[in-house]
Amino acid sequence: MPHTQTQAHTPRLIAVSNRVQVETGVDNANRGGLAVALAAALRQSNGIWFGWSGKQTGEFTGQIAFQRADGVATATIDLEAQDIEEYYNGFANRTLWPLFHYRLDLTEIARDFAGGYARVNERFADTFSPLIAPDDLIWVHDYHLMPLGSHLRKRGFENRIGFFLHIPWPPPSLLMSLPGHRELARGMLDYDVIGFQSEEWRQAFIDYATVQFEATLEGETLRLGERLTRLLVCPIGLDVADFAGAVHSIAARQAETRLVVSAVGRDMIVGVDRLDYSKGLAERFAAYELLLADHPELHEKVSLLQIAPPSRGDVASYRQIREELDALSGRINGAYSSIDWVPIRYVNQGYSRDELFGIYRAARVGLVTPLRDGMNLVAKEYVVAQDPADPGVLVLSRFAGAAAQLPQAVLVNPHAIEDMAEGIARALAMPLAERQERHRAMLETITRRDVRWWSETFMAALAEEPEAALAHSNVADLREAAGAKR
Ligand code: ADQ
Repeated sequence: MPHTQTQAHTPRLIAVSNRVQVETGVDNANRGGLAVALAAALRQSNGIWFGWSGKQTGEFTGQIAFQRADGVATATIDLEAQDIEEYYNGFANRTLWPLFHYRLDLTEIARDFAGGYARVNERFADTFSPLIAPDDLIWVHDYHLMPLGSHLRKRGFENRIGFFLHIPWPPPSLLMSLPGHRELARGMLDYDVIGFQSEEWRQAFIDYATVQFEATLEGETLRLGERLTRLLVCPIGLDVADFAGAVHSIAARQAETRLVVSAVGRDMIVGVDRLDYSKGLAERFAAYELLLADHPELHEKVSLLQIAPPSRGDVASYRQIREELDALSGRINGAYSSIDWVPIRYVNQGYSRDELFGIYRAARVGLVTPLRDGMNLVAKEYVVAQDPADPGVLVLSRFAGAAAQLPQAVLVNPHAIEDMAEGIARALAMPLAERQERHRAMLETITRRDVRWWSETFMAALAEEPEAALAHSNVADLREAAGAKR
């Protein structure tokens, strides 16, 4: 039955994402940035988080399991094997993820994947519809669920429905290599608000929608016939207070001390990533190898710690990148190690947030060099973990969404190995005053644009009536939110 919205009280938030992973302590290490940020956002509202449990069932039943974990109410469903294979491993991870990270070479196009994606989005809509009250605000997350808004509209829901894209939106010419691209993008215009991590991704969406659908842009709102969709630049932030609180934890201190002791006076360089080809790990290792080749004076004086827990092991391209990195780190260590120095310590396991804090803090340089990344929260975490009196230096890819907000990092082109090696050398040699100045500026931005700012900004846009949004002239403010450097 169609629902209309009333403004009588603060509306409830229903967040929907592929996986629902509330903090459990143990699981913490392998959760992505979305989980970290969304749990914090939901705790502040009295919302529900709906999504896949991560479990497989023999046959899909649509049975919802309700729970409350760490102050967040969750509602989850199990999926059957074919759903997981075609929707999650297939269309989400083998088609959309590589394509949206500019890896057309790794993009697999298969009819079964597209069919599974459509089916699971319908299943999400069917099972979660009965939970929706007339004035609920619905906030859908990420590339797994792009058509969900359309499916809800087809079922008659008139609630305000928003969507946040955690990854890049690709340029039109790339998107057009996907069969069904028009339908996918057209469905996005059934949302009232779409949030992007950076102006670049938003502009790519505008470029596509204005040409393909002849939608018109009014301020920051796209109009297509009667439908209005506000396009927001709303970069995701950290739970800064919570993360910085790790400074007092025993685990953080122990991890920091262990690293400092094991580094025996050497400068530590650290990388922390999910093991994913978008993170540019092979290029990073090659840049470090070049650094060692060009700077013999650094031998035995520096050490790279790369932490990369495997992810998406069911997908062949992830197994390949893993093999490639094993070989590369082995080759570099074979060529440069001495009896008491190993140039790269390459670790395939996750760490708790507190331990990560200690590891970041012990490192003179933080290497965050994805080939393409929607945002990259590790970059922000590294900055927050530093000692302001003696901070380390962030070396950051120009192609991470975070670069738009953090121009004070040492920005590098991850495709140019020389540029990256040079960036690391600059970071290692940077004088204290310059390190302090850059750190202060980045910390200020990260603190001002934290996860609360992110969720409040998105929620405020979602709660606003479309016609009111049309009158907005805060594009400049949002540009400023995205870094003010374009
Ligand atoms: P991710 O691709 O997962 O997220 P990122 O934003 O860097 O990338 O978040 C990774 C999170 O996992 C960080 O909080 C980090 O601390 C944690 N993590 C990584 N390696 C870890 C390890 N070894 N042990 C423990 N924790 C580890 C997606 C998009 C990003 C976007 C986020 C949020 O790809 O572009 O920033 O969503 O929107």
